[in-house]
Amino acid sequence: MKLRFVATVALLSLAVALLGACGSSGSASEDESAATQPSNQAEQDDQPEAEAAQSAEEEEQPVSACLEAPPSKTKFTVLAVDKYGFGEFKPKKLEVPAGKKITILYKNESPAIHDFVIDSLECDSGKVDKATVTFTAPSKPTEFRCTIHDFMTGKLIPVG
Ligand SMILES: [Cu+2]
Repeated sequence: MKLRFVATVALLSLAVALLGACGSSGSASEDESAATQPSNQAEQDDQPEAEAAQSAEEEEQPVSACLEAPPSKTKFTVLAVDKYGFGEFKPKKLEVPAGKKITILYKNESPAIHDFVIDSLECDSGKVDKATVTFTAPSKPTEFRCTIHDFMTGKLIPVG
């Protein structure tokens, strides 16, 4: 009797051990779907190489940059200043781009009253301390002056 009881316990123990081993081995087949996705990489690799060729068609550069005329200046400032008690324009000569619309900011920085007038262009700042005048630059040298002081003159020099 006693021997049989021992054998039964041993069999039960073996059965529990086998069941335990079986229960811990259930996760071996869960990763199958990851390997079956189709691969599209090969279809996207044959793009044309046309982009590199487009940047070659840029604007032509002059053979020598020093031959190129600089961009025309169209905005100027002319001051009326005091020099030894007499008014004068500063600068007295302006190089202006012939035929182009230009703007001159006239400012009186002297204690006396002045104006900025170009008779041949009918341009007159008025007797103010600050004015902006706009006109088409002449194609021949043209005088500007102050109507109050005969000695206050300057010249527009056309260029281009
Ligand atoms: Cu003046």
